[in-house]
Amino acid sequence: MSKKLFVPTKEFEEFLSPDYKDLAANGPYNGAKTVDDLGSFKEITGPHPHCAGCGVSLGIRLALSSLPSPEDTIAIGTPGCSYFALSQSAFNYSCSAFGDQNAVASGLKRMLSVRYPNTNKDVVVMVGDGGVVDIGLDHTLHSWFRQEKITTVMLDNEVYGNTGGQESGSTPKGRVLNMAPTGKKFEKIPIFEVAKASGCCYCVKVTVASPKKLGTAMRRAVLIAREIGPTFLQVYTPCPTNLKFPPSETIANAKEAEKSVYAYEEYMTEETSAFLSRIGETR
Ligand SMILES: Cc1ncc(C[n+]2csc(CCOP(=O)(O)OP(=O)(O)O)c2C)c(N)n1
Ligand SMILES: [Mg+2]
Repeated sequence: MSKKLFVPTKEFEEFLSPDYKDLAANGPYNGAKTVDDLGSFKEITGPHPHCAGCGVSLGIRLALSSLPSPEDTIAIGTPGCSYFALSQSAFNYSCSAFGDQNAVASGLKRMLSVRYPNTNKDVVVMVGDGGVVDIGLDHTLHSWFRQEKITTVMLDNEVYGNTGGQESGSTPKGRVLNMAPTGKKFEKIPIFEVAKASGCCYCVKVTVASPKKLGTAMRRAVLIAREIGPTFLQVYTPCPTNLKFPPSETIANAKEAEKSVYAYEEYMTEETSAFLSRIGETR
């Protein structure tokens, strides 16, 4: 990503917060290629509005620091907690209306392919579980059916976090939430299986407690989407505020989930596997 994108114009400079100026001067993604580089550059403004211990903002930071070409990537989001991290990070980002993110991303990807035929322009959808499993499911599935060359990252906190705790299709059965006081009545929708059955050629289920696995999955998902077809990451990003555990226990919560429903899974088609071998993606 060119630093110039974030350098304030002279006329606006005096109105910007010191934190934004710091972001422009010391970000973004100075050659970062793995999650190990997080902390060596400024990638998000300090006073962002996420709750302490937010799994969503951690998931976004890990994912963005692992992109193969951040300077040539645009993220498409939708309303939800993820909006706050993405809109305050040093990154190309556009927010769709709730639910149409994969339609917006499809059009953008096609337009970028025509406009820049000789450069890889990567389009990554980053939205919550409500955005994918509930409100955006139709657009999401159809982008997979059409084999759009985009990556979809679902930040799964198993709740509508941003609006105070309603259940989503991705909430586990029985979970009691602020606005689901009698508990969810049916099972968590197996969106990972749905993605496989709907034409995604690479799908990974991972949590924020496994940064290296998340980083590898993100890099591969983008590289594969360039050449083969749609890719999907389901990332568990626990929400201490709505799930009512102490903010210091986010990683422990995610580690625990890895023992059952969030056990690491990597699925790929044969064509995808051959492609990864060809480009030496074996680490
Ligand atoms: C069309 C539309 N319907 C409803 C909303 C209100 N809304 C904003 S965020 C949100 C929930 C988002 O849940 P999720 O996608 O899981 O993201 P999270 O906040 O949990 O990260 C809702 C219902 C909206 N902005 N637009
Ligand atoms: Mg959510």
